[in-house]
Amino acid sequence: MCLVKMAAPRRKKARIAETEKCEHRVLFPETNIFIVDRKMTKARHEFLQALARRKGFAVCDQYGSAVTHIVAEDLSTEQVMEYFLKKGVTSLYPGQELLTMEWFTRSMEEKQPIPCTDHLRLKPAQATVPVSTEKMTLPKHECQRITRLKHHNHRFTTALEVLEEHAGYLQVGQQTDSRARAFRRAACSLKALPHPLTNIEEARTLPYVGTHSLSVIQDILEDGYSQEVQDICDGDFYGTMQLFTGIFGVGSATARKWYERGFRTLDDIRNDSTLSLKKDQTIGLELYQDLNTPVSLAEADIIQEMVRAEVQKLQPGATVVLTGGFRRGKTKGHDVDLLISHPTEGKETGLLSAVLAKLREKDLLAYETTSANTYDPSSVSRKEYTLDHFERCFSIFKLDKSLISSNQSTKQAPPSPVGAVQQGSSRPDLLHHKDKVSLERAGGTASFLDEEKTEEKTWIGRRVDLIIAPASQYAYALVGWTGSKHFNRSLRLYADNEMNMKLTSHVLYDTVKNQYLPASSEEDVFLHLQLPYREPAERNC
Ligand code: 8GT
Ligand code: MN
Repeated sequence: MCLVKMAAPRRKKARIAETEKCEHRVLFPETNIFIVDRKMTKARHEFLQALARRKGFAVCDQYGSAVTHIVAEDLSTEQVMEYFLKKGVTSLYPGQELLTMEWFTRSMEEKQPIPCTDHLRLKPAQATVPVSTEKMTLPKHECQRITRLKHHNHRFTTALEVLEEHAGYLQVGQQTDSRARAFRRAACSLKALPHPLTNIEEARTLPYVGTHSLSVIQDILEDGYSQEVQDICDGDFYGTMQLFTGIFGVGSATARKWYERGFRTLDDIRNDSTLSLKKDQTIGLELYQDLNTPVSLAEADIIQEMVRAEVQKLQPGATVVLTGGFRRGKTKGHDVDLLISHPTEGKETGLLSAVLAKLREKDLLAYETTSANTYDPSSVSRKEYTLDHFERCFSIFKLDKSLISSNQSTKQAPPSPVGAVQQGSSRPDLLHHKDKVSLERAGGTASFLDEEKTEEKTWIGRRVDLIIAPASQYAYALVGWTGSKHFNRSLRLYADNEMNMKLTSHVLYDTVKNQYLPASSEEDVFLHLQLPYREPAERNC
């Protein structure tokens, strides 16, 4: 039986996994699964194997005649045969099924092997990897697709994102919110397209590309740029809104109010005595340059380590994970999102205030605002289920400049999105809170940031969010805080519309069975939703 043919374990971790394998009873001796580990991380491969074993399936570590079901993720039959050929296998044993991850996922959900129908069998390359640019069918929901940071259509998506941002600035209610979202959804479809778009006819076949987006795409196809987008970027409103919403604590509504009152520069805001700024807005103005300089991955790592050291001293075994854009593979971000938890439920209680006290003691915090855990399990069935209720702290860290390596200039302004649109270049990691004009306006005679003071300051301000998740909600919190925002939105819509489930950053609730679905990993969350697992780097929509 293939279970005894497993290769000798080399590492301690593997030995533990091996022991676990032996403890699982095989409930379906006629089904021997082999999971192809191509296009799959080692961790995911191990996770899937362990999951199947836990559910009573026999899993073969090695390919051989005992295998009955070969499972591959996002591969064509040709790609699987190529994979076997590299292992010296020229043909498969008769009767062996070549199956998609959907067969696996559904079998795990149903806790038994489901029949191998044609729909669940792997398809030849032409059916799965379209070569024709005419007939591309993307799945309807963004969370069903693979969306990476780098894709083939930046020249269109950069422009559509300007329109999305602009529509967001004009937002006065639901209606404009849906305008912004329409541009986002069109951009998402283009990001998921596995080749550059070269003709408008194909754009028409993509999901959620509406008439307005189509006309922008057509302009870019014909002229290389969109005049409409260019005009927005050149206009006073867009630049000013970028400048003002770049102030920590200032949203579109406040920024627009200031714009309408005639304010155009940060000094206009600083020098107007009639404005009563909130605490976060005051520090946002004071540290404007710092907070509008992208956080690098190296800086995020340093901050994560600082927090981890304190957390683990206070509560050994506690975990601190870097989530948000950095977890999705971005090398720059506007903040650092740290998810704190402990494998034992309850041991996370009190941790946040204790950590903050330590950080305060070391004078590492320029600003902090905490909110308590307001999670109420019964709220999931109500409308506000999309809100997040974890105990958390929005803070500004004082990151010592000497800790940042010399090759990283912390004062350098990001490239202009206006330029990106004009040149049609691709800037997947571009921060959007400013353009050239805005940065010029941000300078001037800043009362808080005069030369002398800037030179004295030995630290740079960095936005850090600390979120505390209890063990039982951790998997959902990790999916939620990894993002992207739009991926989450899509997951929640999908859960609602296709699965009759309510998904939040806390739980998943089956509204038909009236029960919560516990998850101990992100993979569990995707399994419950009957979705192929997407690595964080594939959730960049
Ligand atoms: P960035 O690189 O600009 O920082 O981009 P990001 O890291 O993708 O976005 P973020 O604004 O820092 O938020 C990180 C993720 O946390 C997003 O996917 C967002 O949807 C998710 N998130 C939750 N709950 C909440 C919440 O209550 N507030 C905020 N701001 N984000 C939340 O799951
Ligand atoms: Mn972030």
